[in-house]
Amino acid sequence: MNKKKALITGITGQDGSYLAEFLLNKKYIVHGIKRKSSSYNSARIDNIYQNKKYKNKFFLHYGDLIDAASVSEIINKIKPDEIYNLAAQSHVGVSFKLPNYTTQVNAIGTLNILDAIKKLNLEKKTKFYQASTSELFGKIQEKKQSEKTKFYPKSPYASSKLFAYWITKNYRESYNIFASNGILFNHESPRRGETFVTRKITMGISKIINGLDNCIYLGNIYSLRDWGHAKDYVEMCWKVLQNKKSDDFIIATEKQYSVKFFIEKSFQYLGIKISWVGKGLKEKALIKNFNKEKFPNLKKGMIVVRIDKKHFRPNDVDNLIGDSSKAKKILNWKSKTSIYELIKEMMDHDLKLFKKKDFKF
Ligand code: NAP
Ligand code: G4F
Repeated sequence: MNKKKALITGITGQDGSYLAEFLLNKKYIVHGIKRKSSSYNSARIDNIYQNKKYKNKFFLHYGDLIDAASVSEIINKIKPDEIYNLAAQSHVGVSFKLPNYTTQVNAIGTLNILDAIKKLNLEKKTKFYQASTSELFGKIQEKKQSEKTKFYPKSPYASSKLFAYWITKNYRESYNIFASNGILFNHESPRRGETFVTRKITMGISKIINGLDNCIYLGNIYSLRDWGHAKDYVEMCWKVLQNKKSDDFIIATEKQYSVKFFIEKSFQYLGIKISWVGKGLKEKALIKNFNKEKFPNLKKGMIVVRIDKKHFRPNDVDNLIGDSSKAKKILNWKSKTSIYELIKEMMDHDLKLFKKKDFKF
């Protein structure tokens, strides 16, 4: 029986919740670091916490990556075999508003963990996974981005993650810690944070269908992304730490679509056709064809997407697509979920969410 202990930072987030389920199914004892917040932040892991099957196998600890003492104390208490550092101020747009805070959490927070491993003499015991990101490529230097592509971060978020990427490598090379970077391209799911673009779209459409809203307001809809499914990607985080040696890996689907495509296909999944008119800030999407009986809250010509300049970033990353040949070869990586399956799962989830008659924001 596997008695391995894993510590997940960011356990209440999208990836943390999927990874916790994945590791529990692999018979790990799973510990998570949870922040104190004034409102409820455990919705994604309630199903685990309340499941009797995971009694004495799943533990939560209050802590904050910025608070080095709390991080060190938790690591010392658990002495984990594997640490997955998924905690972050993960919103690129917000990082322009909160550059200092983003840097504290994403950069110094990562250093706090690595330094705890070193100071607690856990170099030989504890493997470390760092949630690195395709945002590191920013202003892209190659058409498809691989482990060899030069980084060019374009936001405080990406700059903070650049430090985290390098300090992970630095502790690997200096102190012989098994410390690896998973450079993950965008991955989504029904658990995706509500302010990221895919979830904003699937939730927005679901609200409109249910008569709870009229229109979705977005920024750069011409941005191109390589979108996978979070559930597939957390398996790769685990595989990165099971590799013979610590290393860095790109995880991507190698397919690219625009935000505009994601909007069109999400409506299309419901049999609704939209048409686009106007340009720049005046561009909008209107309802063209739909089934009136199925969607009584819709009207032909209704404007369902508008562009709002407040959702543009000072410097946007508008063209990402990964080359994950190395992970395919070494980690046996295969992207499992197509963009259409991803849209279906997110739309089905959100339609159900907003169908509840007693739903309140
Ligand atoms: P997410 O849903 O935003 O989750 C972030 C997690 O970090 C949450 O549990 C959050 O807690 C926690 N957190 C934030 N600040 C913290 C602090 N100071 N101390 C402790 N915990 C803190 O992010 P995600 O989509 O799951 O992404 C996971 C990681 O992968 C992040 O590091 C992200 O930057 C990186 N990444 C994500 C993608 C992607 O497409 N999803 C791609 C590449 C890399 P609360 O619940 O309390 O807010
Ligand atoms: O969904 P997004 O906010 O994701 P973004 O910026 O790519 O960041 C996510 O993926 C990264 C991996 O590359 C992670 F490291 C990071 O933590 C996060 O998970 O935006 C995607 C694109 C951007 O170009 C953005 O400008 O969509 C564009 N967009 C257009 N309108 C919008 C909106 N993004 C958001 N969040 N909200 C909009 O209204």
